[in-house]
This record gives sequence, structure tokens and C-alpha cells, in this order.
Amino acid sequence: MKRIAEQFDIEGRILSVNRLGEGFINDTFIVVAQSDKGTRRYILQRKNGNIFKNIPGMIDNILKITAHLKKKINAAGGDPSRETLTLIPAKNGDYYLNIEGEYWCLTLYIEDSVTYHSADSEMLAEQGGRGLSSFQLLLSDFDQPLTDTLPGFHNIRFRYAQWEKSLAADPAGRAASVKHLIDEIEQRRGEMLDFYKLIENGEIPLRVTHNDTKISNILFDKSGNPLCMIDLDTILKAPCLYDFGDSIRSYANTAAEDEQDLSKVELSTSMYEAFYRGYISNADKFITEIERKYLPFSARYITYEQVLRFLMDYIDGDTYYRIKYPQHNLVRTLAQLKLLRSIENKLHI
Ligand code: GN1
Ligand code: MG
Repeated sequence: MKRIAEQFDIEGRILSVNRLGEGFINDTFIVVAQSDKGTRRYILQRKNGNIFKNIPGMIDNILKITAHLKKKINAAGGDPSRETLTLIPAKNGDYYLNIEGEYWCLTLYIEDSVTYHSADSEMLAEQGGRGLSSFQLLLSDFDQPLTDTLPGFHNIRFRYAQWEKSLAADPAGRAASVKHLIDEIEQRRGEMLDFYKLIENGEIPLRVTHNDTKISNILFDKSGNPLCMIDLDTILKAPCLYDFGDSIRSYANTAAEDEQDLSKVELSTSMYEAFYRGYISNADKFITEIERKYLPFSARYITYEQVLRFLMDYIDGDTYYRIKYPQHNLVRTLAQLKLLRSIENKLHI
């Protein structure tokens, strides 16, 4: 690990490299380096090449996006080295390393920042909403082409195509045991496709969005203000609703994504409202009437998609998400389904 970190343009000597975080997809490490200016920390990441088929394209997206953000943050008198990610080039001049087919990249660690795995107050949820919409607003005039790093990511039509293949192949022989859960997915198919048609026909516009906005993908400062959106792997042109819906999935869930005690899992309407308030405070500057109308439904859509994705991975034999124990994807499915039902009941959608 140290030898990999040394191939980046880091000042001074590398003291240590240790694993960090709980991402389901990539592997993340924290690097400590020492130079005569003192110690400095970095984030080293191995991007998952089984999932991302064009990592150079993904890094290029991140470079373009962060350059745009830095310009705007500077113009607003902010600190671009803290309010967005800073990629560090490798010594060969590229912003990634390809070592035996595995891709690595390095960013500055943002000191004095805090991450959360769940929202512990309405204040934090409101600030998270503000952080997300500020990110979307700063990118609203970004007009360069982007590589589609994960084609079909939140496209339910694409997910149904994957789903049908998984069910037909049933590689782990698990489909029969989850028949009742498969039915839960199928029952909602028509409504999900009706929503998706509004995106396909252009009534709901595409914007530059994050697409993976769970609470652990934003850094806060020590006073609880939103600081920096991280995990920029899935930036795409997509509806802003996906980001809102994915946020609600974590900010307004009263329990963890993989809670085993389902009685603990529900939608917190006060957290939902707090996030909504923060989100609208900046989104008001760009959001259209139809987007506003579908904000509550987006929480249902993205949570539904997540139920489908967890269940599909369970049926596939756990090939996509990192699991900690054999039934983990089934546990995640049940917890997300409980949340989905609660969203449907409490938001009346
Ligand atoms: C993955 O990368 P990470 O761990 O933040 C996944 C998201 C899921 C999330 C579920 C590229 O997010 O789509 O919503 O797990 N990212 C990808 O927690 O599939
Ligand atoms: Mg991610």
C-alpha cells in the first residue's frame, strides 16, 4: 500500500497507510505523510473495476466537476481545498494509477470534517439538504460532456432487465425462498414505470447530479454545516430527484440500512421535513413545478430501486455489494422494504 501511495505526487515521506470507512464498492485508505511543513493526510482509493468499466472516464469527470466547483467556490469567497475534493496527480502525470489492472487515485484528506452514518438531529438533516442543493446549484451551469460511468444506474427499465436475467438464471438457487419479496417488487412495477416515463419523455429534466447521496457521502464541519460532497464516482446527468430520494433513504430512516430489528425501521417525517426545508432553500433557484411535485415520490422510487438491487444481489449470490455475513443482502432487502412501506404510508404515495 505504501509503495502505491509513493507513486503519487506527495510531499515528504509516507508514515502510514490504513484502511478507512465502510464503502460497499471501493476500498479506501488514509495515508499520512510527513514533510518539513508538517504532517498531511490523504485519501487513497482503489476503484472497483468490476463495477466501473471506464475508470479513466470517471476520473476525468471528477477532474472536470471539481475544477468547476473550485472556480465557483473561489468566486464566492469559500475555500476550494475544503469545500470540494482535490485530486493529487501520480508522478507519471495522470490522475490515477493503473497497477495490474487495478485503478487507484488519491485526494486530499479534508481535516476537521465529520461524517455521519445516520442523521442524529433535524438540524443536521436540514443542513444535509442545504449541502446537497448547494452542490446541485453550483453545478447547474456545468455544460461539458460527462462519461456515463454506470449506464442505467437509476434507470428502472434497465434495472428490470437485469432483474429478469437474475430471476431466470437464479445462480445461487435462492429465488424460490424469496418469492414473497419478488412479489413486492412486481406489485409496484407499473407505478415505477409511470414515473420513469416522465424522465424518458423529458418532462422531468436532467441536471448534473451526484446519484449516491447517502449521509456518509457528505462531510460536515465541526459546527454541523455542510462542507463537501464526496464519493463523486457516480456524477451523471440525471434528475435532481434521484439525489433527493436517495438522501431521504438515509437521513429520514430511523434505523440503519441493514437493521435486523424491523420494528426500529421507519420513515421519520420530521427528518424528512427538515431535509426538505434545507433542500428547497437552494433548489428553489432551479427546481421546476413537476420536480417539486415528485420530490416525495422520489424517496419511494429510490428506496424501491434499492430494495430491488439488494434482493437482486442476494439472488445473484452476492456479487455486487460487499457483505459482512452470508444473509447480509437479505437483511438489507428486508430493512429497505420496511422503509419503503413506511414511506408509502406516511407520505401517502
Ligand atoms: C453503494 O459507494 P457507496 O458505498 O457509497 C452504491 C449505492 C447504494 C449504496 C447503498 C456505485 O454506495 O448506489 O445506494 O451502496 N454505489 C454504487 O448503501 O452502486
Ligand atoms: Mg459510491
